[in-house]
Amino acid sequence: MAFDISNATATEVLDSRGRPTLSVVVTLGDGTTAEAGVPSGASTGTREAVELRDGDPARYGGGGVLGAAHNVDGELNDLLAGRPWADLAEVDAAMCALDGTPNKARLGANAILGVSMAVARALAAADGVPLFEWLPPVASTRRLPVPCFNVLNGGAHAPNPLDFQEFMVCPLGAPTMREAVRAGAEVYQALRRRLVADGHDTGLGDEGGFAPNLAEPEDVLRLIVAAIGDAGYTPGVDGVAIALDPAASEFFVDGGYRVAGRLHSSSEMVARYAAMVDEFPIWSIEDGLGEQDPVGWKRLTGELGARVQLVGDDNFCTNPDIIAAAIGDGIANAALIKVNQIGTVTETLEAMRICHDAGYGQMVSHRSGETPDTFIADLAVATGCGQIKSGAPARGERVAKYNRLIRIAAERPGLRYGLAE
Ligand code: 2PG
Ligand code: MG
Repeated sequence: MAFDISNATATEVLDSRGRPTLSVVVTLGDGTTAEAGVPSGASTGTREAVELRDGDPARYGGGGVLGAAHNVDGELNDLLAGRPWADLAEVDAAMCALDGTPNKARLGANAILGVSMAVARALAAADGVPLFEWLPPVASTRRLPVPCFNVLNGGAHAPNPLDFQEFMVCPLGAPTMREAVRAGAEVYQALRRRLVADGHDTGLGDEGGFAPNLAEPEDVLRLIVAAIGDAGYTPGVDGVAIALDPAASEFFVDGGYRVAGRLHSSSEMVARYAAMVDEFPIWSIEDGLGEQDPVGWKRLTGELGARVQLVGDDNFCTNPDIIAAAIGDGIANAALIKVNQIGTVTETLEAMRICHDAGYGQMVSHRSGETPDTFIADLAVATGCGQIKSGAPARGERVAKYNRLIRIAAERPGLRYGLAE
């Protein structure tokens, strides 16, 4: 059904790292209003849609988003207000056309995404249905996703010597959403006790995981496996398994991968992952190699793709065209899905549909800079993708998504939990 938008407006607010981001409010012609908080990343792919920042060194070290807010209040509001719209896809396409660049560089992906999310939320509210039932399904059924809890942080998310960015625990074997969240939280607390017992610091990184003074990924994996056991769970796919996001583009230097001070060739890195998969209950590796290394990615996929999920993030950027090409090239077997990497809800859904149709997995993801916005929890349930990562089971902006999933599970007892079939 056609609808009108009476107003779109944006405010510069703070994200979870204390950096500016946008809060966008959209009001429909019928008076329904909805707000959206825009996420922001630190380890970004070079082909991501452009997050518009002011570059004024006098404010937030150049990171202000007043220009992007101005674009919502001005050009985007002028485009949207006072005419009928058929659906969200039409709104998103019109915003992309008005921007006129291939990567939303003129008006800002942060500006466009905030409007897109807020319009989706307002339309769901106007229809009187929760967002997870308003967004179109991608898989054949909606489902509650396996939460991948980032319990230990390194890379661009923490000042420790650890090059790998994320170590996640994933309760694949949990019977329900509630038990999955409980498992993640209990392992997190058990890990804290282990770190304290071993004399490590329990300071946190940007995504709420611990950031101890460790450098070798295998040392971290050993600690996490022990913590899973301490908490009373079985390490592995029947209980709590491990997912990695090394975010390898960030430690690709001098044509190789520098891990704990040692330079690895691309094939040496693949061999190291193979050894890790042999020794530890790892079921998923995201950005095991850098976006600079498509040849290595092909080798990685050939050698490990039948044993573990290989997720493209920096190299895919939630971009439907890039993902379609990578599928053709036999790179990875899953994609990370971040709404702000591409900049509209419609294109995000398109990227997920392309993955789904090719049999590629999809993991919906937060960014290291977040707000309490829970859009991605609803997106994961709606699409039935079966996987989400939203950081540690701690810190308000991370927990907001997991708590939203628990509430959805309570409201819809018929929804199944777990990976997509
Ligand atoms: C990633 C993300 C989210 P960032 O690399 O997957 O965890 O990090 O938002 O900093 O890009
Ligand atoms: Mg990543």
